[in-house]
Amino acid sequence: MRREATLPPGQRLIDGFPRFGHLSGGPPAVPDNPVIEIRGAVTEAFDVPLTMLSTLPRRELTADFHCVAGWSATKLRWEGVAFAAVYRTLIEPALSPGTAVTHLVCSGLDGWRSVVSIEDALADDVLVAERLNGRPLDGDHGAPVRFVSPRQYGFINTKHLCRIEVHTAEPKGIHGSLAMRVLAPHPRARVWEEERHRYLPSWSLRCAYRATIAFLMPKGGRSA
Ligand SMILES: Nc1nc2c(c(=O)[nH]1)N[C@H]1C(S)=C(S)[C@@H](COP(=O)(O)O)O[C@H]1N2
Ligand SMILES: [Mo]
Repeated sequence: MRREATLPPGQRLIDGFPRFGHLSGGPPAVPDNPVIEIRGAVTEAFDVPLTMLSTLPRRELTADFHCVAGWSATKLRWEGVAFAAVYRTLIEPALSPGTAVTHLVCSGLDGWRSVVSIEDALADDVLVAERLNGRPLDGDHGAPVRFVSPRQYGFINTKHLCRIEVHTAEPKGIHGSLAMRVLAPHPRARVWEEERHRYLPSWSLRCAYRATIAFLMPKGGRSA
C-alpha cells in the first residue's frame, strides 16, 4: 500500500520535519526557570514550574503531524506527560467553584496563541511534550515544552508553551486583522475531518498553500 493512502485528506508527505514558525525571527529565548502560567477562570492566577511535570506519569506517543497548509511529517516520537494529567492534577483543582470550562488558550514564548476546546485538549493522545525523537525539544520544534495534539492541525500544537488560559466560552478576538479573521482557523481543527478553516472551504486555499510550501521548503514537498 502506498504510504500516502494513510494520510488524512488533502495532506502530502514531506521529507523530515521542518520548522514552520509563522512569526518572524528565530526561536524564542527560554527562561532559566521556565513555567506555564495558568490564567483565566481560576480562583487565583498561578505558575506551574516545568520541573513539576516530572511528578506526573511519563507518556510516549508516536504520531504523524499535519500542517493546515497541507504537509505532513510522519512517525514523530514525542515524550512528556499527558495533558489530561496536567489538567486534572494541576489546573482543575484551582478552578473557581461552579466553573464549566469550554476552551483553553495556549500561548508560546514567541507570542503564538491558539484556542483549543476542552474536549479536544483532554483527548488521550494530547501531551505536554518535552522530548522529540529521543532528544529534548530544540528551539525549532518548541523548547522547552510543546502542546501536542496529533489529531488536530499543527496550529493547535503550540510550541514553547508558556501560558494556558482557562475559558468558560469560546474566546473571540484572538485574530486581530481582517485578513486573519477571514483565514480564521476551524474551532475543532480535526485533520481527519479536514476542518481547516472556520469560513473558507478547504479547496479555496489549496493553490495558495501549495505555493507557500514550495516557496518555504523547495526541496521538502513530495507529491502524493
Ligand atoms: N509557538 C508557536 N507554535 C506554533 C507555531 C508558531 O509559529 N509558534 N506554528 C504552528 C504551525 S502553523 C505549525 S504547522 C506547527 C509547525 O511546527 P514545527 O515548526 O515544529 O514544524 O507549529 C505550530 N505551533
Ligand atoms: Mo501550520
